[in-house]
Amino acid sequence: MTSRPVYHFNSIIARTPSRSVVDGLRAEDRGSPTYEGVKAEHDAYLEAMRDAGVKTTVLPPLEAFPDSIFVEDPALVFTEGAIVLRPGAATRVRETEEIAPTLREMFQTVLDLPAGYADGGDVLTTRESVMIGLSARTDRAGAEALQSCLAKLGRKGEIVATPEGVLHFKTDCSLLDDETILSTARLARSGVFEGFRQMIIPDGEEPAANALRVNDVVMVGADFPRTIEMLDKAGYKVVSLKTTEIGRIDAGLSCMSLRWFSRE
Ligand code: CIR
Repeated sequence: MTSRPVYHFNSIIARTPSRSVVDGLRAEDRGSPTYEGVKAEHDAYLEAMRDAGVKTTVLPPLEAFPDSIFVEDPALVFTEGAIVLRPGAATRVRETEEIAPTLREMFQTVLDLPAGYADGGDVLTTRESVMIGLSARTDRAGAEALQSCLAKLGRKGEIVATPEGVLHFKTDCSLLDDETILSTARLARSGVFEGFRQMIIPDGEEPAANALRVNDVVMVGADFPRTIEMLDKAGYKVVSLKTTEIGRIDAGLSCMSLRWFSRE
């Protein structure tokens, strides 16, 4: 394993939202997002990525797939190669066919998940392992198949639980640096982050847990002032980004990109 920090990225893939994003999946209806609102949040996200020193590849919108802006779910990427996953929501399964050609152009090694279901939102890459959270979208067959793909890329997959009722494992946590995890209290309680320094999300700001460390900065949802203050006081360089509209369809900051360090 290299000594490069896990959060050191120089490349991302993103996808422009389609107008159909207003019909994105949601567990609870808190009102639909507006297309213009999602587009503005996405534009600001891409700008923050460029400011963080990342080269962005932005794919065209896909009207047939309302949730296709969330490119994190149909694939996983690493310096060593990419894995095309099998999303656990019926309306998202065929997003893989849309993203696979780009992955095959950009990566020498592209593996296909051979069985089960797994969403990228359930995967947290740390220095020690690639954590795979079982959820309503990622089943055991998918998680085990993913472990075998990861082994082919020289990585260790560790299967863990996602709290009941939480969409994805990473809905409730993110990596702040190689030693530190930002987590909701409900996920931290399960003990999965033993051995890490843990920072716990203030009560009532749970969606802030889906933050995103990219190079020198931590991107955090702008609607979560207490989390921002906590990270700021701890010395992190926080970039706050509006996530109100994508939040209506259960999304956060990690969902909108596939991130990796390219040696090319
Ligand atoms: C979905 O339910 O699939 C989308 N509305 C939200 C996906 C969020 N993705 C992520 O957390 N990786």
